[in-house]
Amino acid sequence: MKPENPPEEPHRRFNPLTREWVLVSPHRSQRPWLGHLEAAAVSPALPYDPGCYLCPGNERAGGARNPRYETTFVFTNDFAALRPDVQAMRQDESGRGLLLSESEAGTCRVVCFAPRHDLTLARMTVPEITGVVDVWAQQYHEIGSLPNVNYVQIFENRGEIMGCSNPHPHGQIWANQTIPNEPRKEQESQQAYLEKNRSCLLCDYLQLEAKIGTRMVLDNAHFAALVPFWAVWPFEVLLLARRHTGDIASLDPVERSSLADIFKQLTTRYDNLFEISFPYSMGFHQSPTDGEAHPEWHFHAHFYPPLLRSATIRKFMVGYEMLASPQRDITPEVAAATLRNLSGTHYAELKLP
Ligand code: H2U
Ligand code: ZN
Repeated sequence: MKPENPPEEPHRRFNPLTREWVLVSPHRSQRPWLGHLEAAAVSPALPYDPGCYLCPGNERAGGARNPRYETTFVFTNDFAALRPDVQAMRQDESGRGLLLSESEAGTCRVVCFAPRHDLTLARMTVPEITGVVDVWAQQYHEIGSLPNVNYVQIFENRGEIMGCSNPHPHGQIWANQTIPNEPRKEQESQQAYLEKNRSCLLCDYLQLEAKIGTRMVLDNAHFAALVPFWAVWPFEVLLLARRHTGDIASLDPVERSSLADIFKQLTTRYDNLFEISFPYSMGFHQSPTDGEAHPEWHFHAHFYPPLLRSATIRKFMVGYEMLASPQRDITPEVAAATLRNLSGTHYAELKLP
């Protein structure tokens, strides 16, 4: 293996999980910005909001009322994109795949992480976050066992800039009959890598990154967080289980608490980056629940934050990115060093009198 020396010249990098390329142009990061500025995120001040459809005891759209929950709370999305009871259908009027459609069964749930409206994962305790991990594991198992559910996508959209409609700490679960595009690409790549090398793609990748060190952000006994070599978003992070395991339900109690710990550490550093409640889309990628053995799958999470240079300047995926290929300016190595060097204590706690 040659010593790594990331080039400053424009270059492209390969993502072995999706088998797609990203263009890296480090010299562009200083270009002036005269475009749109986002409003900086402000954290909700109050622990209870009478107008919030996720706070305990409140009414939701459609008339259901939340219980006075004290830890976590899961309900079926009142505006679910997927339903369990769709009629089976597959058609192609053209006969050659030009007008192909088929039915898709599934379900959508909302997971409230905490009763307090003003919290975020970064501001919750590790035991509280462990409670959320337990709910994710239980839901993965329960929803994955439903007939017609073969893939369970657990995710969190944080912040208005990500299209999140409510600051109350919560995530969602959408579960499908088919394997959606992103996990399907990853599944095919992991399968091909396993067949070719007789080892796991992400086990091998983590070993390599731990040795090199420049893209590591933080780690603990069971998990590691790094900015992947092929990151698209400026401060994108890949969170990897150290042990080769396929899904969240297979984590033992110590590993679940370790996952909660690294979540807290990472989201704290994210908040400290621009001293705001940091927006992102986060989700787990894990084994399908189709009843097959999936030795190729390595449990992991992706964090895709949209912010680029400040709390108000975001990265847009437009133009070349939409029409050709994703592109980034600051290198993954610079982003990793920036995140690594941030304090592990939340800025709001440091500012307390
Ligand atoms: P966001 O965090 O991405 O805004 O999602 C919140 C979800 O909550 C959204 O999918 C659902 C919306 O359909 N919701 C309900 O299920 N009931 C409500 O009363 C309002 C919103
Ligand atoms: Zn609320």
